[in-house]
Amino acid sequence: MRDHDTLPYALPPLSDEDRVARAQAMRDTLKTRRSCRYFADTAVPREIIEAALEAAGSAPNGANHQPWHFAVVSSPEIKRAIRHAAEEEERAFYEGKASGDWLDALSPLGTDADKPFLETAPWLIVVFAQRKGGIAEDGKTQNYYVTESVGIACGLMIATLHEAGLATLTHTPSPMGFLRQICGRPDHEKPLMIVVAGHPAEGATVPVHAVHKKPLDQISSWF
Ligand code: IYR
Repeated sequence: MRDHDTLPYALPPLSDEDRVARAQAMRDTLKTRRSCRYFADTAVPREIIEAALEAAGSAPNGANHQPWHFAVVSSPEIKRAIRHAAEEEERAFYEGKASGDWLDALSPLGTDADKPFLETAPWLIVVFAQRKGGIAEDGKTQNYYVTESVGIACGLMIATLHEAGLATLTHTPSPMGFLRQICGRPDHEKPLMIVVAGHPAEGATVPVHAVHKKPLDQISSWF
């Protein structure tokens, strides 16, 4: 390996028994996560969102350029603007742009063009992927594995919000260019998703379809 500065690789000392128990406990926690489409307007402490973003910012990523930006929205006016623009795109999607196959795939989820949760939920985290910028965010330096990096960051963010006892939804209106304008982000940043976070509304439900996860023997092969 070429010469470079290093630090010791440190992990807590555990027994294999502890490691197995911790992995299974984490799995059990994560398996109770469900996408939520009905949010209460109950306030959520900003510190939870800050912790989730710091967790996201710890994600493995290309060349440690950390190619992400999170525009955090609690302003009712900006939430309203996002809802209106998203619903306009969604109407075009549901009323013509989406293929029949796509609409068939979505039908067990019961989704439609109405997105009231974009105003009801206390926090919208608009996730931007920086195609360029490097560590200095100069808008020019090439970034690497951008979508992969930001996707992993979103996973860690969602896991943290779930661990905090909050409901989340990864919302992906398509196309999403309007988010760049509303959040005042530059052209080299690509809006990737909105992570909606808050408490579920009273009586919120989840589609039965969403609960069925492929078993281990289907999602893995071992050599
Ligand atoms: N963006 C639309 C459609 C949608 C697409 C997929 I793939 C989903 O898993 C869920 C929804 C919407 O938010 O309704």
